[in-house]
Amino acid sequence: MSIKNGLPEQIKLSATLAAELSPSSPVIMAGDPDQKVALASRLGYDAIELHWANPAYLPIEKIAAACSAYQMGISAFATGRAYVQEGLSLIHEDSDNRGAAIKRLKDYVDAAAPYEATVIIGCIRGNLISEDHRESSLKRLAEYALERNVGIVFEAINRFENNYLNTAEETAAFIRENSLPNTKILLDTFHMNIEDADLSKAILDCGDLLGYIHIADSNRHYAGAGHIDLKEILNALKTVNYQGYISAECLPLPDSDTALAGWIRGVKDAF
Ligand code: LER
Ligand code: MN
Repeated sequence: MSIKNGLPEQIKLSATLAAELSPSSPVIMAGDPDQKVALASRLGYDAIELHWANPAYLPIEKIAAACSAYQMGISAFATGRAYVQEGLSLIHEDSDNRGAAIKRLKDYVDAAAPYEATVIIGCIRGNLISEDHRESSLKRLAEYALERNVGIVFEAINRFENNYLNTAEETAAFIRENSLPNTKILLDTFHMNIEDADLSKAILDCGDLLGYIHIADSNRHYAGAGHIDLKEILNALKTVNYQGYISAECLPLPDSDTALAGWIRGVKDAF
């Protein structure tokens, strides 16, 4: 394994960016994209993950110009704000709402395509009312993304946010059983700490299905600010030869700059 700046070369670190910050929302930076991308680059991040409820309102040209000026990539488009802010859900009872959720996800795929970025499907999958209501349009969406060469990552999310596909095991089985094309699993250490009995085993069992990682500590603060055993997690990632992004999806606390610097220090110290 080749090591660069203290990390295996095939692992890239991503910061998170949104239009505005909230102390209860796990995004670390907001504000002028040029300044924020420059700051993240200076601290050693490789890319930015974008959290906008609607890609139509995303200042993508500005962000892309800043990324190109500072040799940064766009790692992923997160889609959860379309659920949290607008209530769009892939399994909503109202077919107009479901249609709007699919349309929005296609818009994210179209937005991601020029940047070789991944689209994250997390809480927009919605909440189940009954087991037989679990069928969703994910397969068609994954095929749409495949045609545009965009990867999808499907996230295991804790029970307090979504009422199904909470553990890594259930989520990996769902992706495999439905043969979702071009779709991998996203593991988020905050959710894993609630749902997965053995974090290392969960990572090893996912193996090459693993497509993206969110790291926050047990309290969803930056890496190292809680009690998760990060060394154990990073060792498991090395064992499965994980190649991809690890992203700073954590609360901007005690403030954005401290969290941004603390997260990358915490992750590098644990490698
Ligand atoms: C999305 O990546 C996620 O982890 C959700 O908990 C955001 O609320
Ligand atoms: Mn997450």
